[in-house]
Order: sequence, then C-alpha cells, then structure tokens
Amino acid sequence: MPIYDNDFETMPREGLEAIQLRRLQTTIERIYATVPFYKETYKKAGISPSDIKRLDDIRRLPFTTKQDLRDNYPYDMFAVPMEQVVRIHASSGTTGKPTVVGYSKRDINTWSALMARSMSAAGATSKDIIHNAWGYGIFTGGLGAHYGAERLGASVIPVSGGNTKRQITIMQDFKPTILCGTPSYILHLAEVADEMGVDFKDLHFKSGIFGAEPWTEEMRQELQAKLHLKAVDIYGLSEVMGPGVSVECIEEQSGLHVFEDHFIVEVVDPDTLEPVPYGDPGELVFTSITKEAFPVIRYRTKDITTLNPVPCTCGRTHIRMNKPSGRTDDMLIIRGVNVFPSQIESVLMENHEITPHYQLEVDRVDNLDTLTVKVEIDDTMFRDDIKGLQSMESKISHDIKELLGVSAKVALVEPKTIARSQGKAVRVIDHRKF
Ligand code: DLL
Repeated sequence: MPIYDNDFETMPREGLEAIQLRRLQTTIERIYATVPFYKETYKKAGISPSDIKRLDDIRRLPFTTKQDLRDNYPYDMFAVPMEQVVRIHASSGTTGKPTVVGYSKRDINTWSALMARSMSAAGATSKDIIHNAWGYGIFTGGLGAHYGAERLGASVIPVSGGNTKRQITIMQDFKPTILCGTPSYILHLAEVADEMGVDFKDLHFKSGIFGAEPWTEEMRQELQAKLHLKAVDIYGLSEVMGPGVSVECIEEQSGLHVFEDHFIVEVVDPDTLEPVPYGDPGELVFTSITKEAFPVIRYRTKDITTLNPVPCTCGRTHIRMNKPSGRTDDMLIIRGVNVFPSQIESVLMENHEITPHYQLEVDRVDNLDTLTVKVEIDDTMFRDDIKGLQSMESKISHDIKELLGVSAKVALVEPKTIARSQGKAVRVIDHRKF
C-alpha cells in the first residue's frame, strides 16, 4: 500500500527522535512565553525551557489534566491571539463544562494531512468515495475526516450521523468505497440495511475506518463479516487534535501507529505516574509538538492501552498503541473487581445467539454493588423457550464470572430494545450515588 507521507512515516527512529526533540524544545519555549498557566506551573516546578536537553527530559515536565483545561475555560490555554484562531471545537465530555480547543490555519493544515495519512493507511486513495458518517459539528469526527478526505483528493460524502435509511440509499446509489463512523453507529447502519433488505455484499465498500469509542477485536470480526470490508481503528481526542492522532494500517490491523513526528506518546501508571514498560497497560499521555493554537503538554487522556515498539510490516516506523480498552473513568468497580465494558463485550461476542447490542446497569442494593448485563437476543432465537433463555443467561453469567471474576446478572432482552446511538454508544448506566 502506498504511504501518504513516506518520508516522515517511515523515517528511521534516530532521525524521528531528533525531530521530536527539536519540536518539543520549540513548543516548550513558545508556551512558556504565551500561556500563563504553563509558565506558572513550570516556575513552581522549578523547570525552565532550557532544561529540555534530551527527549527524556520530557519526564521532568508536569502533567496537564482535564481539570487544568476546565480551570482555564474557555480560551486561557490558547497560545496564539484569537485573530489567528480559525476553528473552535469542543470535547464531548459528559460531565461539567466541555473543553474548548482552537486551531490556527496551520493546525487545520496539519490535521488535514494527518487525516489524509490515516485514510491512506486504511487503503484509501484519491479514487475513493468516502462515506463520512461521523457527526458534523462541534465534535471533531465529521469535519476532521472531511478535510482529510479532501486533502487526499478523494470524494467525500458529508452524510454525518442519523437519517439512517437515507444513508443506506446513498450507499446504494453513490457507491462509496470507504466507510467512516463510530463502530456502534456502523453496527446500527448494518442493522437498518438488513431491515431494508440491503446486503452489504452488494454495496461497494473495501475498508471501514472506525473509532471515537472503544471497540473490541471481536466487534471488528463482527463488523467485517456483516459489512464485507476490512475495518481499521482510528483514535484521537479533541484536546490533542481530533481523529488522526493514531491509526491502524490495513496490512496488519494490529495496533494504531501514533504519528510521532507530531505527538510524543507515553504510557504511565495512573497511580504513580511513572512510565510503564512496553506491553504493560497504563494511561496514555500525549504531548503535541507542532500545534500552534492549542498545544498540550503531557496531557493525561485517561485512556488505557499498551505500547508496542515492534517494527511493522507496513514499513511505518511510528510506534503502535494497542486498541484502547477503555477509560479510567469508565472502569467499573463491582464489589472491588475492576472491569471495563469492553471486557464484557469480548465475552458477549463469543456467543453467537445474541447480538452485539448491550448495555450495563450498575446499582447498589443493601450496600452491595450489582451489575446487570442487558443484551439483545438474535431475531432468529425462539423466544417462547423460557428454559432455553434462562440457561443461556446463566451460561453467559458463568463465562463473565470465570473470565473476569465479576458476578453479573444477565438479562436477555428483545431485539431492538436497547437505544441505538448516532455517535458514541452509552454502554453504562450507573444508578449508584457516590
Ligand atoms: O472522539 C475524536 C475522534 C473522532 C476519534 C472520530 C476517532 C474518530 P472526543 O470526542 O474528544 O474526540 O473523544 C475522545 O474518545 O479520549 C477516547 O476515550 C475515545 N476514543 C476515541 N477514539 C477511540 C478509539 C474523538 N479508537 C475520547 N478507541 C478519547 C477507543 C476512543 N476509544
């Protein structure tokens, strides 16, 4: 597969690290001079820009958290005057105020190029027609992918999320070849196509680029089989840029290459904040080294994953992060056992008579946490067979206990009773009061 930015994406590590150091030094000098928050924080920590002499010195810099961004709401973290800001987005946080992020002209340019790289890694070329089902608006998915597709020279259909039946008709008539969207919404698209009697086999997709929420390897297999395409994972967050911070290559579909000429990635233990060895899970931390308007330094993402430095057969030299398993704040603690919704998803999807539509409900009864896993049965399942249903519920519950060590009540529910999302799926409803 051709690599969009061959020089940078396949650069030997030594050259790449030299660029990273130079760009890091420039960024730190700039933010020290332009963002009071960073200057004060660094002064308190006794650090000055000239202390950054080697890449490792990044560890001397304090972390930046979501709370820091909130404290500087809306514009105090911007490193350029407002007249140089050409776009504003916000993160889709569920609690409190959103975090506001800004882009200069050059930032939009960089982002478009990184999204063009990402689409190219998924096999897209200027000949492709890209069906972009990420939401357009203040969420970064829609516009981020849109500019990337245009930069690549592909034809983009700015369909956004929702209006699902019309999307299927567009797929039939406009013949898009690359599908972009949030995995849970894509699953819903597949379901609606099925209801309309449309088989994805008769559509024209070769790849899918899915992301914006955690999805498991099992979900990839399901989507690939249902949609007759190869699915790659794309990751990003508004605070760091938006989609296109990292992406899988279609050759390996195994870990997402972090665009290290623009971002320095670290994985740290969320408690000690010390770096963890390659392969050990921890919290992803990013430093942007080319952004102008809204640079972030050692930003704690709360996303959990591992790093894999093994060279990839695709030729890219950029390190891979494995599929994020979830966020530290999505991790459920059920009677002391830590469990991520994605781990439940993996267990559920081993079972072929249920659908991938599920939701977790957590409650506290008599001071004890309870977890109910609601999951839809397949349309073809015989619903009057109460005994059969009960035995399936206890089998899944047994598998969850055995594999994850957590006791869960499993409730099989009728098809299409769990709310479908147009953007990010709501996987957990927590009734506990903390
Ligand atoms: O979700 C940007 C994006 C759009 C990424 C389209 C990929 C595709 P936010 O709304 O700021 O930005 O949410 C960022 O979503 O910290 C993760 O928790 C989660 N996330 C994003 N991509 C993935 C992924 C966009 N591939 C937050 N796997 C991040 C798992 C993901 N989680």
